Amino acid sequence: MSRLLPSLTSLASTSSHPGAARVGIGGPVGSGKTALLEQLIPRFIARGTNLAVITNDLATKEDAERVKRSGLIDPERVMAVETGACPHTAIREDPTLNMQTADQLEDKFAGLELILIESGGDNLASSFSPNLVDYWLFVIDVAGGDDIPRKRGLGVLRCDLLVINKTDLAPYVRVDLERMVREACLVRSDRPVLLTNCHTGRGIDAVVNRISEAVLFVRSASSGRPLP
Ligand SMILES: Nc1nc2c(ncn2[C@@H]2O[C@H](COP(=O)(O)OP(=O)(O)OP(=O)(O)O)[C@@H](O)[C@H]2O)c(=O)[nH]1
Ligand SMILES: [Mg+2]
Repeated sequence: MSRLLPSLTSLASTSSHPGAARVGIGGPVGSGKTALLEQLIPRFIARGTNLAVITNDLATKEDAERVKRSGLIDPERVMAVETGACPHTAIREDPTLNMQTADQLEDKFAGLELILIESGGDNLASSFSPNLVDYWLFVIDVAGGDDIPRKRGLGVLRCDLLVINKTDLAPYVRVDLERMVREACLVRSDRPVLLTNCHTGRGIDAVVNRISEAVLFVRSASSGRPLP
């Protein structure tokens, strides 16, 4: 199932920094952030987007190595940030490491248009600093329970786009997906919510469209670059 719910509100504004648009992907441990990356990468590349990726992990480069090995993107375009004990610090309180890594990628790859930044797996309260990203997604999954939106975590409330992943699992974990979506829209005051299945790719094109509308089109228009 893939539904865009509902309106085209909250399109991101132009960014405070020049260069590539920076898009965060946050969410609880194991919700499917890297799986979403693996679905987004080939679609953006197919659209001709000049792309790079940053992953955040606690004490390893596990996710970066996984994306590099995937063969989906030039491994040189994937960089890891090791966050230590606090994944949220590296994306919110002190995002210096991530900002420096993004700057390095921009120096290395001329004309870079988009940097996808996966946060380390965290809790429902995690969010991205506006100094780091222009737009951010928060990924939850149905196996976490259909009460997750009702718990009104900061990530669910504040993100630019809420992604509810693993829709294929709903029947197996007794989740009423319709209700979960309804409640997500309610707590987000009707800001965007999309459903995905990162195993089959269902719903991913809508995520790509949303990111393109929110940041790539805006930046192209303001920089005079051709529209992606
Ligand atoms: N059934 C199902 N499984 C999924 C889906 N997306 C991801 N998974 C599985 O969920 C598990 C976690 O996926 P990851 O992409 O590693 O999750 P993550 O959010 O990046 O995890 P951390 O970075 O460790 O927080 C893996 O076993 C994936 O295969 C989906 O849409 N459906
Ligand atoms: Mg991951």
